[in-house]
Amino acid sequence: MGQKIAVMGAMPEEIEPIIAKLENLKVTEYAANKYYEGSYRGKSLVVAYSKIGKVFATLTATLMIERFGCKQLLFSGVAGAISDQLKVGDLIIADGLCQHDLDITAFGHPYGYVPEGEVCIPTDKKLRELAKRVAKEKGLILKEGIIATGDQFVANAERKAWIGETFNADALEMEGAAVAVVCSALNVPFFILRAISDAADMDAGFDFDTFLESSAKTSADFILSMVEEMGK
Ligand code: 4EZ
Repeated sequence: MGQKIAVMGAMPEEIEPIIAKLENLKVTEYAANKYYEGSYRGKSLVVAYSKIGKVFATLTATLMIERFGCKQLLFSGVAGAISDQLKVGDLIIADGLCQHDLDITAFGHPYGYVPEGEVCIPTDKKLRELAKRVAKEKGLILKEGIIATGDQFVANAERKAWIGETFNADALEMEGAAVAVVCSALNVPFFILRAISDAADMDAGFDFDTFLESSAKTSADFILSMVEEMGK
């Protein structure tokens, strides 16, 4: 059935539509989490939600690769929009990810940078191209841009504008850059997809609650279409 593909989210809502489609489901409890192994359209998947934030995302991404043997990783979830071109339900793929809350500027370094790291970590080009092909086939609009990650739910127009200006970011969330750090260090091709749930402004909390489920489903459905096309 080919090499194992990790499909990761942060919250149950982000991966439930994918788990619902798995055949020969096997659930493994490990490191205070559940890992769902199964197959979809002849591909072997390992699916899990990490819990929210960079630390949990690092743990889960690492285990999916090191313990479960995944050779590629796809992240599915929701995000807050920075770009005013992005509306609730729109899909965006990251071409690069940065950590907006990483700050050793006191030593003259740029925001998001630590020695021996990089401000912006690029995602796998082949997976991005696959996503664009799938979007075209399905007649879906897929935006591409920088996604900024931090351990904050941003619901503040000023903070959002600062992140947009500082990192040239189009959307923000709380896990993507952590996954990027793990996968780039371990040489695992990875892909980050998000559907917009809110605009990271003063209404973000309310909008997030309203649109989490529908936007998470939009993202998950796209990931399933991509999995179907992988290795073809
Ligand atoms: C984090 N995720 C939100 C988790 C919020 C509340 C119980 C995505 C996200 C996000 N992250 C959607 N909108 C966001 C925003 N405005 N700021 C940060 O990945 C859990």
